[in-house]
Amino acid sequence: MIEAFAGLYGPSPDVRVFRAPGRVNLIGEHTDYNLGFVLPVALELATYIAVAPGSDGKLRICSEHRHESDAMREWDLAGIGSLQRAGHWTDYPIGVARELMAIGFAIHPANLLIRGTVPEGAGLSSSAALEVASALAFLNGRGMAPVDLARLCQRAERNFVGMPCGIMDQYISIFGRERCAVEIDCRSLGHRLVPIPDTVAFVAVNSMVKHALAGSAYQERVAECAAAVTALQSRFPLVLSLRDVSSEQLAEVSNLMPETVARRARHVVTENARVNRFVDASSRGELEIMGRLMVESHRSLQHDYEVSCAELDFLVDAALGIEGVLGSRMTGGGFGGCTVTMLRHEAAGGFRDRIATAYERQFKVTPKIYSCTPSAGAGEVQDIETIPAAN
Ligand code: GAF
Repeated sequence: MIEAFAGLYGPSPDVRVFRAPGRVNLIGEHTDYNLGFVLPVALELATYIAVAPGSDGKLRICSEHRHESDAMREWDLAGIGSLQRAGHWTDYPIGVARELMAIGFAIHPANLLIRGTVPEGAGLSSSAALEVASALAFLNGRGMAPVDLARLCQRAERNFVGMPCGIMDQYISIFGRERCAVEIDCRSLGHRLVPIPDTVAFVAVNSMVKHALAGSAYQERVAECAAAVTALQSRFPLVLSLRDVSSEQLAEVSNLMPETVARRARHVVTENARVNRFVDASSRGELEIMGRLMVESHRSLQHDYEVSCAELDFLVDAALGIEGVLGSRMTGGGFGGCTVTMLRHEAAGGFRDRIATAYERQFKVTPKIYSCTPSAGAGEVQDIETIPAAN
């Protein structure tokens, strides 16, 4: 990557490389913007950005993953504050640059080169990985509290990209830990590490359906949850978000809201409880219970929250018929992207073959399959040998 950087911008003694991982969420879906609980894992799949100071007052960003005509962009630093969203991949780093400027961090002239292994549109959070890696590259060694960095990257996505996301993806990209999932409390923004039992593995299967609907439907779900909170407040004034609501409270007022809104709220309330039960079961090594909770989560996303699709449902159902599988569910925003399956270690090889064959037979598409080995959160790359080759 250092050579590629030199080929593009000329050699520089000051190149540094920053890495930010993608994620898979084990359980706790669409709970983050309701200030509830999530349990993601940072992946080995990651975005890398090489950066060195520039000398001519410009910011240049090049992505190795774009077609040549679309790969390189440059801006005068003085104009960044007045840029509008462009509907382009550079909205992510520019959104981050603007948020840094808004809290008083100067953006210096710099050249950036992006390389990454997180598949786009697969629900494994390539956007947050790009935001976090961009923030580290712009900061280039200047310090910021990790939780502030997560919130800043979330603001970039909400304010500039225009996606009203929760905090999960940016947070896990920063706080990920090897061998652990991270239970995040999306209200307090605290977390606890949840060691993954060593008898199990998690595998993500990419349906190869790009989650195109996700933007508008996501906004719709956020609005439906807000409508549920408003209805709940008429009876329970202390409720500030669905995080504060019990199943009993919801049942008491569900006739005050449209049936769809009540189902959306039921998903969020039951999903928060499932995260806590999953973490408890994990601490006791109760693998079957963990697996069952994943399947319950999927059914709730499928029927109550309605963010699944035929391909994801098929992958879950097919996985559950394969030996050694303990549980399976869609992961991420939905409408395509990946499932995550929990299985006994020794079953992983057979699972890959069988799920790929079943999916190909049904949809005539070969799914991509990724091991979800929990990895460390974002930071500067210390050993350049660990940077993946360009593909
Ligand atoms: C997307 C969002 F970006 C996250 O904040 C989260 O809401 C997720 O969908 C659903 O759990 O990844």
